[in-house]
Amino acid sequence: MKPEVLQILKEYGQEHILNYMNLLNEEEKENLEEQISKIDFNQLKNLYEMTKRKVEFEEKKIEHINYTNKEKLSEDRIKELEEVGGKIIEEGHYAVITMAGGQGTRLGHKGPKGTYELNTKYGKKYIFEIIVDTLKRAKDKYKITIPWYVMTSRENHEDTVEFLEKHEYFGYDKTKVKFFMQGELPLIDTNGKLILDKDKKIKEAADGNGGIYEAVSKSGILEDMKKNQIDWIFVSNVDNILSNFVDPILLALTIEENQKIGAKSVAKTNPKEKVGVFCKMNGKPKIIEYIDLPDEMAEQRDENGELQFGEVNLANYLFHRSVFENLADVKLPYHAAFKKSGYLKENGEFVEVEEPNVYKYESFIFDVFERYDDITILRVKREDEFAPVKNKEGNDSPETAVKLYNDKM
Ligand code: UD2
Repeated sequence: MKPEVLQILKEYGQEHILNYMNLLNEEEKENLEEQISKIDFNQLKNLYEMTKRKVEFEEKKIEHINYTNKEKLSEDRIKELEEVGGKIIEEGHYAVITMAGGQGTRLGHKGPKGTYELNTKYGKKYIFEIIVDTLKRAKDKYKITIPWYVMTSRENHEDTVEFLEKHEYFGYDKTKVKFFMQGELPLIDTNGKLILDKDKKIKEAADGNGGIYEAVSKSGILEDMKKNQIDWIFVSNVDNILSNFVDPILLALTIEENQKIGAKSVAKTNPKEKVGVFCKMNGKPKIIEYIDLPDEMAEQRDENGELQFGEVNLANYLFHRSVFENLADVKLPYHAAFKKSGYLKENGEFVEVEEPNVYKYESFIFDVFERYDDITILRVKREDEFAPVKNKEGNDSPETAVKLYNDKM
């Protein structure tokens, strides 16, 4: 092994990697050395140190965030907003990004989550197919083919492209569909050690949906948007099959309120729901993710008995292109998730695990909100726009999502 690589492994306490050398042929050794030389070990050390610290909030500075409740808008107001927003969409200044780089482990589905097949009242539909259905309805309404950008990760990129190619993009104009890959970070075990995957490489995973800012810029997607005069980009989860991501009302409201970021919320029903919640922290817009929200804060109620953290993040975001231009090099905080990951033992045996054994570091797309004085929030009805497919069964499962979809569509 090259001396400089050896030096790095020793310096960062990763010399256990050397015990695998006898399993690797020359090419595999070269690949591993190249991968090691690309890893930011200092960042990794800091991330591991962070894992031991608890996320603290200066509670006293947290307030409710303002939002517009769609249900309270008059017919005329809705019509007016739809006209303003619709014009921007018709004139081709609007695009959609689907964040599809996640692993979808909770669903227990082997391929990319968008390739999961649901039994709807219209027959079998893939999640990607449902997304294209929404794009096609927008094409009929606005007489334009909205550009669709799909964010993938190294792990699921090929499968995602292959799947959409095989299904001929479900009839959508493929020249308007572009894929871009987000970055990755190594997984670390509870002792701060790197692990190896079946392919005898250091095991890495997608760096969280906050990786979108670097990915949009590095992949050339930002240039593509600029060239095509795309001013507004709607970014949505892959796993919400009622996601209304061609939304002239949110667009018009965000412009009217002179904001660069818009987002949607729904009212929280169960304080323990595994979602992020909007608030104002130190006067700035903020989403506190469920993994960071202590139970006592989740249960907290204000003077009217309303949940203090009752505004659920629908993971529907509207960005002015300038947000991507200004944040192309943004350094976001990482959140540590404790996950299960199989790993290669030094004797060459690959073992699956039953319990979480590694830390996965993810940045969150919404951690940029506090860089803005305010954002526009449109609260919508849960049954109209929120049908997540997260878990194999129980809540947020294919069964609950299809029921919501069948009732609405
Ligand atoms: C997400 C939101 C949560 C709430 C909930 C609603 C985040 C961090 N949390 O929770 O606040 O809105 O959705 O259902 O977004 N993804 C990538 N690359 C990655 C990781 C995730 O593209 O590296 C995508 C993933 O494919 C999905 C979306 O981001 O489309 C959110 O997935 P998640 O599993 O990270 O977050 P989740 O569903 O726990």
